[in-house]
Amino acid sequence: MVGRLILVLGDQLTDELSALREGDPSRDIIVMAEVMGEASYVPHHPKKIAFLFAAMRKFAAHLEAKGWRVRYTRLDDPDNTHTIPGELIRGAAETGAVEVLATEPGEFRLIAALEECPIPVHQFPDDRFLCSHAEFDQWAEGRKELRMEWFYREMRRKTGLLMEGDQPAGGKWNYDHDNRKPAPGDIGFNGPLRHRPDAGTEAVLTLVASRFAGNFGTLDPFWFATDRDGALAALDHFIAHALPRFGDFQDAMLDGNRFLYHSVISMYLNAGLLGWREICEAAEGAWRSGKAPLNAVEGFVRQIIGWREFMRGIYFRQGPDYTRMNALGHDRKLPEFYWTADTAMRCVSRAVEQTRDEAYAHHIQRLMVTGNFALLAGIDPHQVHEWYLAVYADAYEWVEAPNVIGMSQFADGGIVGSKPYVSGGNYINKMSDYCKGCSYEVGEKSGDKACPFNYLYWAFLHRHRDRFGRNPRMAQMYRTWMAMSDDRRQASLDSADAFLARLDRSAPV
Ligand code: FAD
Ligand code: DLZ
Ligand code: SF4
Repeated sequence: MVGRLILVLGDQLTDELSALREGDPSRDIIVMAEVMGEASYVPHHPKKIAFLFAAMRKFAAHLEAKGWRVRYTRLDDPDNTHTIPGELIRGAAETGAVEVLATEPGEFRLIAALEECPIPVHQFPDDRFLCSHAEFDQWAEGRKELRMEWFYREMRRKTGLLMEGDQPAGGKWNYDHDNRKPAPGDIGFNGPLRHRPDAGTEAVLTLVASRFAGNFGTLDPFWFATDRDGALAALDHFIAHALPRFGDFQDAMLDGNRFLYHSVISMYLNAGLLGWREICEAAEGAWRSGKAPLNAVEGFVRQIIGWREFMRGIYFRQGPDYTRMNALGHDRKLPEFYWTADTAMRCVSRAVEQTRDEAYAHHIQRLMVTGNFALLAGIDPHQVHEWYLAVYADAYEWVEAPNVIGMSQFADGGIVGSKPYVSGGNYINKMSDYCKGCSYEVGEKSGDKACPFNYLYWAFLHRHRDRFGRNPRMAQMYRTWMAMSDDRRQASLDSADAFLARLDRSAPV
């Protein structure tokens, strides 16, 4: 009997995949393909491409060892059609298969391409997530506002994670009050577990170095895990060494320490090498055995069963046009320094340099440095979205777009958040040590030496006063603005105009 093709995409590298469960190893053939269509729809960071190709090759070998037949196309295969549908058509022609089983991709772009494929593709739900599309829609239906905190409590009840009966462990749902301490002087911890590339990964690194040399991002040193065992070891390392202090310094930024106590597992989780449940259970276990405090463990679990699931729910509920939303009408071009790090704003240049070197920045760098600047400067949110989708090893539209279009740029007009995440330089100064080495003065509010975040912040509030002026969560900010003298307000607006004019001329800033 002619079997079917089973598509396994680069971010679906798990035995738990719904399409694999539906398949039959005795007659079906797995299709995996390294294609330029996926490797170039945005200029991905070379580390992201290398990570996925190396992990795809190892997962293919793992499936073969389990008895599956795998039809694997390498990037330099001369017959490569360089699209996923093209490889399915080629696979069908070679094997006689007339049907494809797939797990729903994480981007509408690819869902549509599979729907349009001339061979019927049956897309099964991606049940690697805690909350299905239907469950999220049911939760969201009829609510005036969708707020993560309420959704998160449902997920806690559903999973039983950190619950004592029907009550939250320790009596509170959220321990953020105990988190978010400013940056410590020196943390004496060197971050995530680094892996030495094996021969298979080295071969991929050579390929990526030759084919993607022009992309933003450095390939060496490459230390990501590229299989499940390596990812599990990275998780263990985080739970044992970093989780206990994760909460305290979750929002801190240090020039000399790029990872602080973050887990650096998002690329493994999003690609399928780890699952949400095993991660959260490991964290809960650390708390129950007295190895990590509740504020750290609750904060960490919330990111995964709260924010991550909430963001995915928003993406699929909003549909393919979400990435084109631009509620604030921002249309400035993304500055070149997002690719070169060439700016005197030390916080921005350090965040971009780190992104270039690691394909990683932690949440507050993404939100309150590069994201905050883009929002204050009125950059076109779609260009911001494409930058974030390209430069991080964990970026796929289902999670990146709601974080960028929604949380960071407020381009969705308040679907993800009730107010924009904006701040002046004070916040960055409090949470980091960037300002000490900056050529701008964080204490200055206007003029050539003043920190641009300061006057851009006030100019942003002024520009959008009709929209935000009556938002109760922003009332204090507007009161402070209105309490300033006319001269001071005007000086801030003039400084912002002059800065933005320099930005528009691509003059150094
Ligand atoms: P930790 O700080 O250790 O957190 C643990 C885990 O929680 C993460 O691995 C991640 O899976 C999850 N998590 C935390 N915050 C979020 C969030 N807001 N949304 C979804 N999951 C979350 N995350 C991505 O996975 N892919 C992206 O493309 C992405 N783009 C972002 C863009 C912007 C502008 C912002 C503000 C955030 C973005 N995030 C994205 C969320 C978050 O910044 C990253 O998940 C996190 O920095 C990954 O590092 P970590 O594994 O060390 O996370
Ligand atoms: C991100 C990515 C890259 C760089 N390359 C491939 C690839 O060659 N083959 C593949 O199957 N998947 C790749 N991916 C991941 C896909 O882009 C991802 O599955 C979709 O964006 C949906 O999330
Ligand atoms: Fe960034 Fe302003 Fe601090 Fe410079 S002074 S590092 S621009 S916040």
